[in-house]
Amino acid sequence: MTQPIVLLAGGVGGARLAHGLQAHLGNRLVVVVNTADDVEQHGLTVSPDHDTVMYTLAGIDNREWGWGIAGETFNVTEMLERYGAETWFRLGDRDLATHIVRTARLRRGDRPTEIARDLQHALGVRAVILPMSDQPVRTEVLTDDGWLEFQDYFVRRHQEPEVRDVRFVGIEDATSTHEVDAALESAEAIVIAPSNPFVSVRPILSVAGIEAGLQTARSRGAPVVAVSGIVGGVALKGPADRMLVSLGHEASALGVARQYTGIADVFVLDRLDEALAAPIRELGLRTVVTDTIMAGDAGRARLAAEVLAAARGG
Ligand code: FO1
Repeated sequence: MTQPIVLLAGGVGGARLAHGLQAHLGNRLVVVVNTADDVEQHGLTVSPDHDTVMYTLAGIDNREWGWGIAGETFNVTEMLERYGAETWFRLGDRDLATHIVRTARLRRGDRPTEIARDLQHALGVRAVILPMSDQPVRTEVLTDDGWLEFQDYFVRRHQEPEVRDVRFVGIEDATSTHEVDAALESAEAIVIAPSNPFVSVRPILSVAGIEAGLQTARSRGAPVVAVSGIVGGVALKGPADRMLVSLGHEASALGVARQYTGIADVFVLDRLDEALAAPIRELGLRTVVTDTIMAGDAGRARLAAEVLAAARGG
């Protein structure tokens, strides 16, 4: 079998790069997604990063919001409101079908990896999207109001509280799956998406077996290419810039690169941050300076092509 390219990804930034990579690689792309953003709503298990990547790769994503499905309606949410149920985490009518199928199968004892595979096949996704683990892990952030569940911080409180610490509940019992292990073992290269280093990429790397698999891949010559999600000191999406500062780092591509020393070999940063290439090289990373903003399908495919060239030493 041809060697896969493995992408470690969170939500929106990860989904866009995955979409560009899928255009070049088809089923040679394996996306390992963060599942520590998962949340239980109305008795259903929602897996936002997996679903964002899945809808994007299936071409049915809502590009305006960056999550959910295009043309979505919210009839169920309106009815839930009438019943007085909590609706701050808005589940669209079509999106709900995904959570209903997932939850029913979880209750029957099926593995999240197998459920995800069948959902992807049903939507015609060519790449393979693997949950980082079959065991539940949940991110919590420490704020001045104490520890908050991730979606409580992210959606309910609009990412407003300062994040002083991050923890991954359940991480001690989480292990990589044999599908993730096999992908890392045969990978031609591993790409770290322009996702939040603390709450999207770190949970994936914290699952027992994943960083070890990545280091084994590096030692046999498969490069790890990380892409900065910070351009000109600002996060492309989400609170990564503010989190870098509140967690004691610099809100810049250099601040992101420091998170990946000893993990990545190549760092891709935006032209706007060209002046940071030299200090990033001093960290021991090779640098590639390019336009990292992915405008439209063409922009996604272009950045993906540059990332692949960087992985192949170009
Ligand atoms: N993000 C929001 O800002 N508001 C929502 O109501 C919301 C609902 C939602 C439902 C399903 C889903 O898969 C994602 C959803 N998101 C929503 C996005 C989600 O919070 C983020 O994509 C991530 O968890 C951060 O990567």
